[in-house]
Amino acid sequence: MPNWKMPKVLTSEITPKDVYRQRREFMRLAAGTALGVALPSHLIAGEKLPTLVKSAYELPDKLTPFEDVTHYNNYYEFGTDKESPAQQAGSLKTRPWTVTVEGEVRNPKVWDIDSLMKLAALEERVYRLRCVEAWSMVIPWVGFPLAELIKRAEPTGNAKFVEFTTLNDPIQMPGVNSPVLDWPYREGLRMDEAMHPLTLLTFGLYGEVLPNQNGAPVRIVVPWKYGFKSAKSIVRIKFMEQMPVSSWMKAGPSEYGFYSNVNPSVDHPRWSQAKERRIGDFFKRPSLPFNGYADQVAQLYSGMDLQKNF
Ligand SMILES: Nc1nc2c(c(=O)[nH]1)N[C@H]1C(S)=C(S)[C@@H](COP(=O)(O)O)O[C@H]1N2
Ligand SMILES: [Mo]
Repeated sequence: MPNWKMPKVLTSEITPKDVYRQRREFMRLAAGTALGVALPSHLIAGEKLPTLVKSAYELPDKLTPFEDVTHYNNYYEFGTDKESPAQQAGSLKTRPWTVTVEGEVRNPKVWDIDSLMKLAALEERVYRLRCVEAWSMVIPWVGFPLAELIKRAEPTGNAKFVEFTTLNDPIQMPGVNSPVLDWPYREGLRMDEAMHPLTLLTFGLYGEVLPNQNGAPVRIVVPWKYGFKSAKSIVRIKFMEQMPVSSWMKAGPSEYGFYSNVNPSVDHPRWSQAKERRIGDFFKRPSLPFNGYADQVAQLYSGMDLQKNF
């Protein structure tokens, strides 16, 4: 059962209005349950998400405190300082919101965010996120595998890659008025990476709806890649035959490749990738190949030269 609470009232206090409200509440829940997931119809940042499944994706690592997860961010649409997304992303309106699924698919569709969230059971999964700037965090995300959405889209045989596009609104997002990146923010995955069970379509963290600065209302989390592959506030998911060019590849092709797997043995042109600082720690720790997820994903790259395909 969902973990939010139905109002507790004494029968003697129930008015016709309450009965009406309760019936509506019941029908709303029933409608959700029919799809296998019960969700309130309207969710905004900070509201509790009914985490229906606590998944097997646990880690022995200590969780990064909520305060750090939500106040040390990269979200250039809201400025390039780590603190500025928390200060500025409040202006992002996350309803109404749609995600357009298009390109090489048999079932293109414009998803309303509230329907999309009900597509599959929400799971809590603890993943490491390792930024290319050599810091990392451990975050309990809430979402479901992106594969659930991809299956419903029915990609054609031509679909070799998936491109994710972030909202690009100069009124809500002061950062896009500066040319620091080629807007809108775009990222991409190869089909097998996108279909991998670790790749999470993410709606929340720490049991709550995603704070805007973390990419509300929906983002990707790809835990074996550098953080920038995890596009935030997605409005479009496009299936393509050609490899998409991400905003970071455009900004610095010699520094940011398409694959961007966490690889301690490949230096970034301006710094080593061998170590990372876990936010909150004083000492650095060695970075792990594929961010510690090698057992699950290394076979995706067998036969590829990961020095060239960085
Ligand atoms: N749209 C968009 N998505 C983005 C970014 C961005 O600037 N814009 N930054 C990326 C980078 S570099 C990182 S490390 C992660 C940070 O996610 P977090 O702030 O939730 O920890 O978001 C990624 N997704
Ligand atoms: Mo990053």
